[in-house]
Amino acid sequence: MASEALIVVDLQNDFCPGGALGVAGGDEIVPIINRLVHDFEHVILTQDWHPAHHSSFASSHPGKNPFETVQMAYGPQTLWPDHCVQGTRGAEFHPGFVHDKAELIIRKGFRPAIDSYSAFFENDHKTQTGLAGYLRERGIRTVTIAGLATDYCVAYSALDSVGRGFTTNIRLDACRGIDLGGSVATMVSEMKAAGVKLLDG
Ligand code: VGL
Ligand code: ZN
Repeated sequence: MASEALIVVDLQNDFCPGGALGVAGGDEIVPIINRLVHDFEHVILTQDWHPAHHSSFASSHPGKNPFETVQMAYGPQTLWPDHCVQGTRGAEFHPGFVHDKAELIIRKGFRPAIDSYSAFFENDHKTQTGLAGYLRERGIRTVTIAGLATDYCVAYSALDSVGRGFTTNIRLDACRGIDLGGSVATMVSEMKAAGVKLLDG
């Protein structure tokens, strides 16, 4: 599997139950992901990594509440509770996640004025993270994606991955979703339509 990589998306305290943007069952995937990390030769992580007062935080928009949508220069943006602030415990990986062998950590969402769900592009769909080039230079053509949250960072990463020409699998058993207004079902069907291979174990 030298030409394959596992990408573990945002397995951080703030996305686990008790965290600032806790995803139901988010911690249940930790042992499943630990097994995947063991099985793959190449492992890449993403880490949501916002400066304080990030523009994706509802607290930066007077009168707005978390989970409302605003128009940004680059299009609609869902507002979130303050989460994954650089250097805080909430931004650290889940303590049970065994990730020492990870070869690369892509941090995202660090530009104050733009959010970044995908491991490949920021939410303007133009600014690249460098991951596509990294994978190409290393001869990696197939990726398997798992982590949090199914309907945001995992789905956007998977859609951009197929869009950039990588053979893309997602392990749904190793993902959990935020599920705003049916967003898990919507994004799962979008991924399927785009040619992402949905695996369940
Ligand atoms: C995520 C919302 C905001 C995610 C990150 O990891 O899916 N969702 N920031
Ligand atoms: Zn975020």
